[in-house]
Amino acid sequence: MDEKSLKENLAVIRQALSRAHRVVALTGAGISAESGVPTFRGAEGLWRHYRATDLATPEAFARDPRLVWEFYNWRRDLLAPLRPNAAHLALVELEGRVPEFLLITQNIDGLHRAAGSRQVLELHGNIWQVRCTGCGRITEDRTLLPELPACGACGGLLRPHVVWFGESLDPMVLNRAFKAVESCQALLIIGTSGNVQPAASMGLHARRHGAFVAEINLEATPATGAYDVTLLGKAGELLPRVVR
Ligand code: BJW
Ligand code: ZN
Repeated sequence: MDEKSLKENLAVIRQALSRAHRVVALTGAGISAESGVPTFRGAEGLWRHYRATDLATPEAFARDPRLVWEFYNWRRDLLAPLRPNAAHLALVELEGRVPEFLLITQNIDGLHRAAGSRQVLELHGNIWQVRCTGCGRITEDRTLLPELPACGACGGLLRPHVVWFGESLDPMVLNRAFKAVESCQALLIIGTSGNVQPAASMGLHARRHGAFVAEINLEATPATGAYDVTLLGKAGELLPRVVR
């Protein structure tokens, strides 16, 4: 993207944001990439090396909980030292300026809250939380977990409190997300390939309800043509320029 058209597109987004009272940001793995978090799809993505069906489905966990925990414990180790980047921080700044702001993230890494974002909806859960498969208790746990962690209350097997393929998202979370998407005047979609439902439909949903929709991604996505503006490039470089 040449600097002239980038500048024009930035101006369009800034103007839409300055007019909007209700703004939503929807983020995916790409916003955390510059912090060192691996994405899922693409050349270096997690699903290049691991099969999602072996690791991120309830069937996989039922078949081999040890293998699934090995994958999540490896990712917890990898994520523990990572810090938010300029893109996360730009969204904190944006939240401070907009009367009604909601950040909807598909990410489970917790980096938005670590950056200081307050209104955060985690659609796919959080890797630092565990849920008991016996009693359903959810707890935050950042410690080094054993191969098969057990619930402190009932002794049941714990699982990561994340949403796997084929599982429903928390209906309260989903409801709040769609309400915000329907009523916002501007939606920023950052660093998501737009492959996974229901998040993938939020951009078009906002558009149909009259919102201005802008996308920031390294590359075009399936819905790119349907949005008002797409900025191609790194979120950590572009988002601070949007918000400045
Ligand atoms: C940069 C960058 C930089 C890189 N700057 N950009 C309707 C039709 C068809 C199927 C379905 C449907 N509804 C539901 C389904 C089934 C399924 C689904 O969507 N399947 C599709 C694959 C077809 N959905 C579900 O099962 C969901 N449940 C559900 O809907 O329940 C009801 C139901 C069930 C079954 C049938 C019908 C209804 C649950 C989905 C749960 C997703 N879980 C995961 C794992 C979470 C835990 C974990 O992390 O281990 O969530 S999968 C994985 O994908 C993770 C992510 O949150 C999610 C999205 O990925 P994301 O964020 O887009 O990452 P990438 O890697 O794909 O893309 C990164 C992007 O960043 C790229 O575009 C890069 O270019 C860009 N990028 N660096 C800017 N520096
Ligand atoms: Zn329990």
